[in-house]
Amino acid sequence: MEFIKVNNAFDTHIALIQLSRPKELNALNLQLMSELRDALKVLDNDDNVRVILITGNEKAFAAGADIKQMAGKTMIDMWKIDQFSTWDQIRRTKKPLIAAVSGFALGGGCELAMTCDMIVASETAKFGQPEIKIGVIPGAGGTQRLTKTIGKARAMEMVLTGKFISAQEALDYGLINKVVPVELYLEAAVSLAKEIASMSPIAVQLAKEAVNRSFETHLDEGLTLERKNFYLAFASEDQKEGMQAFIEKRKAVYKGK
Ligand code: DAK
Repeated sequence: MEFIKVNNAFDTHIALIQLSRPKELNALNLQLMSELRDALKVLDNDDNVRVILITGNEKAFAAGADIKQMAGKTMIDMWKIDQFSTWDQIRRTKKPLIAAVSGFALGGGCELAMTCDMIVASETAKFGQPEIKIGVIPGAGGTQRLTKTIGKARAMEMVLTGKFISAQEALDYGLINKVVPVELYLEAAVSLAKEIASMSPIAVQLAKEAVNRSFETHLDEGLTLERKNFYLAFASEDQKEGMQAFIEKRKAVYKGK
């Protein structure tokens, strides 16, 4: 594993996955996502593990999918690779997933946190779906989970302007479970995990499945549409311009083409 680290130093029942591409603010490239998917599969099948934590570092949980890896792709490339189908496997994890978030949780990073069952955040956490600023739209639940969780008006504003919200706002909106000082966010997540790990692991998994079922009844259709639309954005010049402008550290000029 190159881009994630897995350990269970806190407790034999709790596994911690740390996203580890610090220089790139944990941008989620293909390899990182595959490693994450594979690690989750192993931990989900390990009878000793009851709760899985996913974290980044103090500066970033994850600043989104890797823009540099996507920038030159065509719509057909994106559709063929279907690189993000790993996300479907991640959300099928039976054991509870807790995201311990500090710093940026943006785009795919915010979506990864939302794919988890609960989110514990540091006061410095910032959540956002800024894809619109690079000429695309959220592609892994940002238009669906976010809207179901915080409501249409707030989700629409976040998705159409790309604005970030603070940990406190995320808490007020019901997006996250807890906000704690930065030096305590991992500890707070571990403590929540320990409480859950003290319950029947079977009941916990059944309960998780049931809660998610109520939440996701019509989600599949939404996610399918969202993914196709994400790939469709790669047919536009604006996607190329948005991503290239990011890489060149300049303001994007959009033409609506
Ligand atoms: N991709 C690639 N590199 C990134 C990155 C990203 N998302 N975010 C940051 N980096 C890199 C920067 O390019 C920079 O690299 P160097 O220039 O040093 O080589 C380094 O990380 C440090 O970043 P900054 O210099 O920009 O740091 P700042 O503190 O000034 O700014 C920032 C931090 C987070 C505000 C800024 O880096 C930023 O705006 N980042 C991009 C955020 C973003 O737009 N995220 C959304 C990406 S699109 C799907 C599943 C998922 C997705 C789509 C589909 N399906 C299932 C279909 C997800 C899409 C996305 O997430």
